[in-house]
Amino acid sequence: LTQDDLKRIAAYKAVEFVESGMVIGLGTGSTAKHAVDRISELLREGKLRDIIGIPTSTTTHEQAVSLGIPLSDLDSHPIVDLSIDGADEVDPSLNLVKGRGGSLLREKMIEGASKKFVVIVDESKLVKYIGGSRLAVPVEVVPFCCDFTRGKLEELFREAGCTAKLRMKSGGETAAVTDNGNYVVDLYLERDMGDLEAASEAILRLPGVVEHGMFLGIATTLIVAGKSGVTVRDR
Ligand code: DER
Repeated sequence: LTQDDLKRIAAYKAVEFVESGMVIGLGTGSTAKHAVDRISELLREGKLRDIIGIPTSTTTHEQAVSLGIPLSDLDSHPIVDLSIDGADEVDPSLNLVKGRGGSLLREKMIEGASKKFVVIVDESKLVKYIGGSRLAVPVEVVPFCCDFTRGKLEELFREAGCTAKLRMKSGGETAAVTDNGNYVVDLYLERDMGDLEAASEAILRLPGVVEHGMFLGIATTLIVAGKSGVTVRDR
């Protein structure tokens, strides 16, 4: 089984929670992509009807349009029945890091408005603590004086051995830009930040910060696909 097989297994398992008539938050990334594909397959087969998708990124919006999934937005549907999305890290308390694909703001808005948020991962995403994968915790920041904000973020987590870097376009000399026209500062941590709620508040207090990629207490269900099979666990 390849890692992509595991992602697809987790995604298909999550789509079993989808019922006809639901408003569904459609996640972003290589795992969520399988869930969107599966929903469109069940719609085509007539096994699902009257689904309305709320895409968490322009990439997912384009995928869903090409698959003929009816779409809407949070303005029309402020309460979402079910969201399905991947994660970059999952800790034992179901706290997540998301946003390595840059979609964290719309994901957090939609998944935060969902009655149920099912996270789908392959087992490589499980960590002992947030930041533990040595990959980044993303923070969406306004472009104005983004290096000032970057410096403030780095200062905040000096104790945790933080290095903050402005995310650049792949191979480019210019900063990556999110769907919302903002930049992303990636926090690379060497140690556990400890109290995540306090860390979250400290980040959000910085005036140049829009949102961060730690999803604390938002996921309701975790589906993990591993070599020994797939598990489903409620919070
Ligand atoms: O960027 C994101 O938030 C993605 O959902 C990410 O968290 C998971 O992406 P992956 O399924 O491609 O690993």
